Amino acid sequence: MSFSVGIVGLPNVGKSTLFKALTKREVEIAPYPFTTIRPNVGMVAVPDERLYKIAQVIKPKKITPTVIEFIDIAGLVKGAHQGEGLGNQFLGEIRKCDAILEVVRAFDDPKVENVSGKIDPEHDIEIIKIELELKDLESKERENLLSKKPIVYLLNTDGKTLYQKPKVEHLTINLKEELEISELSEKDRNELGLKSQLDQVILACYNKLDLITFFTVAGGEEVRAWTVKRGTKAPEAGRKVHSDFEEKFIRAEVVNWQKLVEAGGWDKAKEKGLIRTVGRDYLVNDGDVIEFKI
Ligand SMILES: Nc1nc2c(ncn2[C@@H]2O[C@H](COP(=O)(O)OP(=O)(O)OP(=O)(O)O)[C@@H](O)[C@H]2O)c(=O)[nH]1
Ligand SMILES: [Mg+2]
Repeated sequence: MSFSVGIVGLPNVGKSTLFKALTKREVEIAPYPFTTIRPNVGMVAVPDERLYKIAQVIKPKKITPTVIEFIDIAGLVKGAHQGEGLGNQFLGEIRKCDAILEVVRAFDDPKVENVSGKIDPEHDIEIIKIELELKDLESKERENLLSKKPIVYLLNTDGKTLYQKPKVEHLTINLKEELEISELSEKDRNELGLKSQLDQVILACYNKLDLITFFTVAGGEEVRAWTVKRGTKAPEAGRKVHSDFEEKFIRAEVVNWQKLVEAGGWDKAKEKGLIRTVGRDYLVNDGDVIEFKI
C-alpha cells in the first residue's frame, strides 16, 4: 500500500491539469466547473537520485522507484459539507487520503470561470479550510479528521496576474506551462532549456507526510526504493517488501546508501565492516539499504 495525496481545491483551479502533468494520464480538463466528477487515481514515482547512484555500483537488471498515489478529486465549493456542488462525495474522497495537495487559483483567464469571483488565494484557502472543519464537526469519528490532514499549498500562477500572497507556506507554479512541459520529449525539453518544478511538488508532499525512503538490492537483481513513515521499525519496513517479512523477520543487514556507493558495492562494504546487523527494534533511517533476513 502506498501513501496517497488528494488534490483538492475550488472548481476550475487546475487540479486535473496538475494531475495530468504528474501522471501523464489522459483526463478531462475543461474551462467549466465540476469537470471532474469521479476521482482520477494515478501513481507517481518519487524522484530520488540516490536510487541511480546505488544502481551504478550494484548494476541491477531493474531499477524501481517508490511511488505515491495522487487522487484528482472533484472541485469543492462553499457549502460542500452540506452537500453543495459535489460536496459529500468530494469530502469522502479526501477522508481516504493521507495528505492534501491544495491547488489555489492565482491565474486570471476570462475564458475559465472563476467561482470565487476574484483572484484571492487567502480567501480561497479559507473557504476550503472552513468546509473541512464544518465537515469534521459532523463526524463522529475523531480519527482521520479532514482538517487535521497535512496540507501542501500550491498556487497556480500565470506569472502576470497580481495577487496578495497567502500567509501559509506555499509553492508557486504555472500549471498550464507544467502540463505543456510534461508533454514534450526529454530531448525537446533540454533543447528549449525548460525545467519542470513537479519534482518539488512531489517531494513537498513526501516531506509533509514525514515519509522516508529505504532501499533494497535483492542480491544485485533489483535496486528498489520503498517508503515508510519516519519512526518505522525494521520488521514493519520488511512487510513493505513482502507480506511475510514482518512475521518471519530474524534480523536485517543495513548500510547507509552513501557508504555502500563509496565502498563500491555490497560485498566490498561487507569486507570493510560497513554493514551492520540489526534486530527487531531497529528504527529505519532515511537512506538505509536493507537486506532482510528471514
Ligand atoms: N490560463 C490558465 N488556465 C489554466 C491554468 N491551469 C489550468 N487552466 C485552465 O483552467 C481550466 C480548468 O482546469 P482543470 O485542470 O480542469 O481544473 P480543475 O480544478 O480540475 O476543475 P474541476 O475538475 O472542474 O474542479 C482548463 O481550461 C485549464 O486549461 C493556468 O495556469 N492558466
Ligand atoms: Mg478536474
